Amino acid sequence: MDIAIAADAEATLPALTEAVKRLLTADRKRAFADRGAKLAAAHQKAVEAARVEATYGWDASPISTARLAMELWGQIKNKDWSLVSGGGGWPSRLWAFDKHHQHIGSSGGAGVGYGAPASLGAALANRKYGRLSVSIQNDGDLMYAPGVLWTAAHHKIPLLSVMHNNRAYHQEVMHIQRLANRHQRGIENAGIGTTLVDPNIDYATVARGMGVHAEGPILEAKNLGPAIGRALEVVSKGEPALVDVVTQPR
Ligand SMILES: Cc1ncc(C[n+]2csc(CCOP(=O)(O)OP(=O)(O)O)c2C)c(N)n1
Ligand SMILES: [Mg+2]
Repeated sequence: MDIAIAADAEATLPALTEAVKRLLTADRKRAFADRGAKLAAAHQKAVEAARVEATYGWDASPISTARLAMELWGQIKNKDWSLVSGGGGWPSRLWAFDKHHQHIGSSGGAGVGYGAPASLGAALANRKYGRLSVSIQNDGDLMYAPGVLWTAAHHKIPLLSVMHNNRAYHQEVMHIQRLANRHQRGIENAGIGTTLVDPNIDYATVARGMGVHAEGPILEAKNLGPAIGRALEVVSKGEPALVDVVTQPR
């Protein structure tokens, strides 16, 4: 393609558009359409597989992460929502994202307590649009800077935090298990320094102590939807709320 690039990008645009049109022969158009159809079919297949997988352990206790994601989705999908935490896992597989402000994006770092403060910052940014901010809040992540709960209450920042509380820095548990396996030394010590049990942390009490409406720990899946509903009532009045959900590890 031979195009004179003008200093002004706008001025280059017509020539560029013409050049692209010349390249888009009928053959190429057909190839693109075929590729698009293949991708659409693969996507549809992936969504169907995710739906089936999400049903596994649907009623389990601790609660499955798929159930958590879908209970939350069921109650926000018809609102102007924004996911202000990581969306990896079930939300990216089963929620319908079609607007840029529906996800905060990823941090570029993990395991350093980014989640809670980042979600609050995003919720503050969303507040002026009257937009509903929701986060799936990891338990270990909230241990780094729990004071964000007080900040949320103090500044009346509407944010619904639903906890993915697997009572562990679980990424670390898996990492240590993997390395212990590699060295064939058994995985029974992998929970040392990596699990958050004995005592279990009662995040609802922590949150209430910071002035945030909170419920939990929730262990039975059937209690999750109603708790999310009550928390959403609070958030709709302009305040933060937290639902502590005890979950499967992943
Ligand atoms: C500075 C630093 N220390 C430690 C880690 C290792 N690390 C990765 S994820 C994680 C904890 C994650 O725990 P949680 O937020 O509860 O999420 P989970 O893995 O349990 O879902 C840690 C400590 C890191 N990435 N950076
Ligand atoms: Mg955890």
